[in-house]
This record gives sequence, C-alpha cells and structure tokens, in this order.
Amino acid sequence: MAENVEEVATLTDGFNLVIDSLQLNDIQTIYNVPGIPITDLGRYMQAAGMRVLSFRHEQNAGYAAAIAGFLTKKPGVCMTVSAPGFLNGLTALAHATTNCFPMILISGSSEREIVDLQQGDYEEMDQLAIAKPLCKAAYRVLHAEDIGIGIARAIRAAVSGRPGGVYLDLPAKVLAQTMDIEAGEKTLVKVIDAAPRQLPAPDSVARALDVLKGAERPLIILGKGAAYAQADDAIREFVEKSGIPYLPMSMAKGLLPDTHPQSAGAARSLALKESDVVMLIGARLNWLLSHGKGRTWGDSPKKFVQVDIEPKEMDSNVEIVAPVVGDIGSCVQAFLEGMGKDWVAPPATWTGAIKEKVDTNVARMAPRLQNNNVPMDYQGALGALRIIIRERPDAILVNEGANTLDFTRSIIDMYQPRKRLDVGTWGVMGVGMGTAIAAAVETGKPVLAIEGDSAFGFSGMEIETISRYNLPICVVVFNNGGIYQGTGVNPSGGADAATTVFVKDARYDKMMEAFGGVGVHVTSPDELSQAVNAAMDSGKPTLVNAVIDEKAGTESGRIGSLNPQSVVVRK
Ligand code: ADP
Ligand code: TPW
Ligand code: MG
Repeated sequence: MAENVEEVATLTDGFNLVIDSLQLNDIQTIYNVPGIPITDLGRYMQAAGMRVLSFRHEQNAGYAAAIAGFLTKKPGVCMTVSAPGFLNGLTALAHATTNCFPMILISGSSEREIVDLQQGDYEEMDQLAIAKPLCKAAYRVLHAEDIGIGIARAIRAAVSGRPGGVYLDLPAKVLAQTMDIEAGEKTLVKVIDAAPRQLPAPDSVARALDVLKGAERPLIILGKGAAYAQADDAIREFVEKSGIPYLPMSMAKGLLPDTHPQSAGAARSLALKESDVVMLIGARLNWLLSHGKGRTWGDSPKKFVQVDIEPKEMDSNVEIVAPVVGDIGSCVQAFLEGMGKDWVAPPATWTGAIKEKVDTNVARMAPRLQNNNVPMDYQGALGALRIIIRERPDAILVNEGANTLDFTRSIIDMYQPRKRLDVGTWGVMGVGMGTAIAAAVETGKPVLAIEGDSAFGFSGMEIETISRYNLPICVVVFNNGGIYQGTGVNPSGGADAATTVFVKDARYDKMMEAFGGVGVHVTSPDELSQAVNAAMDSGKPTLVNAVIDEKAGTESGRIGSLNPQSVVVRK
C-alpha cells in the first residue's frame, strides 16, 4: 500500500500536465461542456482551483471564451468533447477568428489510428483538418511530454499579431499517458511576452501625421481593435490633442464617452460623406464601413490612413495612403510624440458643421425617447434603458437582434471602454447569453443584455447557467413576436405561420422562473425601468419580458438593402 502511494507520487499524466501548463500561464477560467474525456479534466481542474463553468451547449461556451479573450487580452479557453461537441464549439472559434479575439478551443478526440483508418471509433472525426481553415492556427498533441509546448504555442498564436482563434486537439489517450513527475515539470513552458509590442516604423508615423495635417475635414474611426488594445488613456489623449471628430464602431463605443464633444456618432452619415482624410484605428474597411466606397462615403475624394497590427489589412478594399503597422498602443504613443506642441486643430468650419449636426439630431431624438407608449416602441423602451446605463456606466451592455441591435446601438450612450459587447463582424445571432456570462465572470460587473426575441432564442437555455452560477445578469427580451416584426403572414394563405413569426404573447419571463431566477413581464417603459433597476440593484439573475409593438421594426433592421431582389416573384 505504502509502496503504491509513493509510486503514484512520482508520476504525472496528461490531465495534470494540461492543468499545470494552463495555470503556469495564468489561465484559470474554462468554459466547457463535459463528456468523455473532458469530464475528468474538468473535475481535476476544479480540484486544482481553476474555475470551470459548464454550459448547456458548446457554442455558448465558445462565445463566452471568445469574448473573454476580447475583454482580457488573454486567450479565452473553451473545452469540448469530440466530433459533435467539437463542431458545436467550432462556430464560436470561427467567430473569434473573424473578430480578431484570442481564443483556444480544446477538444478531446478519438484514437488517431482508428480515425485515420476510418474504422468507426466513438465520436470519430478528423477534427484537426476540419478546424484548420476556420482558425488562425491548429495543433495536435500526441505525447504527454508535448502538452507544455502545445499549450504554449496555442497561447502565443492566439494573442500575438492579429489575435484569433486557435484549435488544440487532445486525443483522449494523451490525457492518460503517464511520465515521471520531475521530467514532466521540465516540459512545461511559460510563454514570455506572448504579444510583444510592435513598434511602427518612424517614417510611417511621420507620413500619417503629414496626411492628417494636410486635411481640411479629417475624421478618426475607432474600431474594436482599439478597444481590445487597452490603450484607453493614450487613445483619448490622441483624439483630444488632435481635435479631430471621431466615430466609434459599435464595440468601440465608450472608448471615449459617447457624449464627448468630438464624437461624431450622431452625425455619422455627414462625417463619412464629407470627410477628406479618414484615419482608421483598429477598424477594417469591411461591409460595416461599406468597403470604403460607394454612396455611404459620398463624392468627396478620400485619403485613408490605417493603423493596424496586420500588414495584410492595408489596401484590402481601397488604397491606404498612409499605412501604419504596429500595435495600437505603440502607434498612438508615436503619434502623440510626433505631433509636437504646435499641432493645429482642424478648421472650425468642419468641426462646427459636425457639432451642429450632432446637436440637431440629438435634440430631434430626445422627445421620442421619452414616450411612454403601450405597446412599447423601440424608442420608448430604449429611452428608459438609456438612463439606466447613464446612471450605471460601469455595467456591461450585451446586445443582439436586428431592430433591437440597431436601435440600442444608436440610442444607448456608452461611457467606458469595452462595455458594449455585441454580434461582431458576422452579425451572429446567439452570442448573447455566452457573452453575458463571460462578461459577468471575467469582470465581476453587472450585465444588462438587451436581446431581440429571436436572437435570445438561439442561446436561451443558458439562463439556467446564469441561475446556476447566480450571475448578476439582467436579460431584457424585446418581445415583438418575431424576427424584425411579429406581423408576418404566410403568403400561401396556408395554416403554417409565416417564417418570421413566433408564438404570440410568449412569456420568456416564465423560463427564468423555472430555474429559480426572477421573471418580470412588462408592457410600458416605466415598468421596464423599474424592473431593470431592481435587477441591477439586487444582482439577481433576472429576465424581463418586454412587450414591443409587433409592427414597430423594419425588415432586416438597418441592413434591408442587403436583401437580394427576386426578379421572378410568383404570386
Ligand atoms: P470594427 O468591427 O470595430 O470596425 P474590426 O474587427 O473590423 O473592427 O477591426 C479590428 C482590427 O483591429 C483588425 O484589423 C485587427 O487586426 C486590429 N487589431 C486588433 N488588435 C490590435 C492591436 N493590439 N493593435 C493594432 N491593431 C489591432
Ligand atoms: C446565426 C439572421 C439576423 S437578425 C435575426 C436573424 C435570425 C433575428 C432578428 O430578430 P430579433 O430582433 O432578434 O427578434 P428584432 O428586434 O428585429 O425583432 N442566424 C445567425 N445569425 C444571423 N444573423 C441570422 C441567422 C438574422
Ligand atoms: Mg423580434
């Protein structure tokens, strides 16, 4: 007996090496769904003091890991079982990569010998091959002594350069492999300087400043890369010193408060159309910026300056006259140093025109936000929630839907960096609950999730997870009975409902009650305000079913123009 114990103590195994490697690199939180061989790994992780959060579906655990990466600049880790669990997590890994969020998906896998001969193992799948095109890097570890280096590579690949998703394949067999405990310790790798600073070339900085100086109508666009960089003070100082109006992309809102005098948020179309020099900081010229051309950008010729860590991003859609490649913190610091004391703010005709437009638009909107209509429209409901975020600026706002997304983005002002988390580059429905959970877990702050009823449905079961971990999350479901609107009609006149409508008068609040949380049903902005304030005060898991006029929204929210037009409409 005594001899046995001594023998065990001299050995380590794959399970322990995974845990030791993660802890050595300060990764303490895991988002997962258990099953062979992840159940035991999760158990041993908990025993070792790690926080292991179990979800009801891997996709939501994956979205949680992805946003954890965005919030912390460290890879968020999602763990799944093989084949179906892996595939469920893969959407989130691809989402992380698309959004430049650092994330690691670790999936258990079946025996290589059987998979490669396709002999039908339990949950057999060649996961590495499938993951590869959908992430930044993909690795497989076949020997316990390679776990340390495998995890180190995964971490560095996820956070260095342009961040993204990494897949790490761990065959079940590796976890059970044993080796001498001292030899095992020597295989662990601590990743030194995982995301090294990348200083911009001085001539690229000078070129960019020259272009800005020559501008008559300059504009700065801040993207979520700027929010990710956590260079908040330097960015604010740069924007203020430059005197240039700025536009935040949706997840960059709050980097400077939306009420900042230089914010062009409420004059977006004027700013885009009329500007002559546009400086992009951590924002891509993708569909969200109409690829830098066309009607959105007006007729006035543009020069683009772009600051990004990824050199290949330059000239992706239009010519970039001043590319600045480096990490945003270093680049902005270099701009500040290069601007000198005699920096001249842009002409007052330009900044004045923007300010005037902002003031007009804000004043025009104000009365509509105070309406107390029943059933609620988006303006009335969001007018109420807007005040709650103003009074609780450190709360995190999670947001998804179509109209629910567009109206919330434009109506609710943000005051602090990385407080607005949404559907990201792909506009994914279903990120809401995973995002809300990770936001609460990683920051300890209260979370307000404003969800279209369709969007909520994609991950609604995770309200059980929210209740189980007793997280300070208030979910508000904007219930208009459908996708875009609740009024769709089946064009055939048949008995099936239209494709965009749900059950009338659904009571999402009762779902939350089923799991021991607080459910509230509200029909007016006043009731909504009361319910959400109570939830934010108590920190209790809450779901507010907010009845929105089923006619209030528009098809596809604000991107209806992307709908292809049929040339043959059969009546
Ligand atoms: P948005 O959707 O807000 O416009 P995007 O996701 O399109 O933002 O763009 C983010 C950009 O930020 C990406 O091109 C990415 O390479 C870049 N990026 C991310 N982190 C950094 C960083 N630390 N330094 C510089 N660029 C970064
Ligand atoms: C993974 C397509 C875009 S918006 C939306 C869908 C299904 C739902 C909009 O209805 P909701 O909001 O949430 O009730 P509202 O206020 O307009 O009524 N599948 C995925 N992602 C996307 N984007 C879709 C489908 C879609
Ligand atoms: Mg809806």
